[in-house]
Amino acid sequence: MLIEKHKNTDSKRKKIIIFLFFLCFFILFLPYIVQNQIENGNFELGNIDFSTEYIYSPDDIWNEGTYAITTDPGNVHRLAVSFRDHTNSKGYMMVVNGSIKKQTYFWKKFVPVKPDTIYILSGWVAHWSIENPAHLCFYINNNPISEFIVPYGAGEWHNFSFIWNSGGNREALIEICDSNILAPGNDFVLDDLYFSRVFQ
Ligand SMILES: [Ca+2]
Ligand SMILES: [Ca+2]
Repeated sequence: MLIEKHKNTDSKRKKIIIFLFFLCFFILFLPYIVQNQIENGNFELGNIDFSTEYIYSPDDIWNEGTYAITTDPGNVHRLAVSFRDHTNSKGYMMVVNGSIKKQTYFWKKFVPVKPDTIYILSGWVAHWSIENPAHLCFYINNNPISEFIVPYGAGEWHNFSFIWNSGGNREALIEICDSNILAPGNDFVLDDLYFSRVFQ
């Protein structure tokens, strides 16, 4: 009886220690992990909080180099595969018809950064047509940081994620382009962009 009581007390103590450990961890580090510095990275506010070199065409993206912010690619292109956004399956996303001009940035934004800090850039992308996969190129302050060839499969969301060291920079110009310049296919959607420092 006494041994059992002792065991119960030990078990409770362990649970309290584990709870306190996780509580401290979240209080100390959560702001560094979850604070997204890209406002409207999920496009729920519409066509704001970013720049672009593409043409905004809210009702129809038949032409290459155009984009819309909408809830379904089928809303803006009559041949598009129909599917919902990545955020919550009922929100907005950036629907893009890849440009035929080289080095044209479809999404770009200045973000303040702390020097000598590691940042993560991530997001979700999918095709809305079935040929010629988009080849995304990521630049920060005019330097290429990574590439991502979107796998085949219309309507299937894929995650990209890269690390970047800010070095001596106090500002990051994040730019994303599609180096595939073919007109047929080469059509994609973007959602849930995320940029934050990694806790160190
Ligand atoms: Ca969204
Ligand atoms: Ca196209």
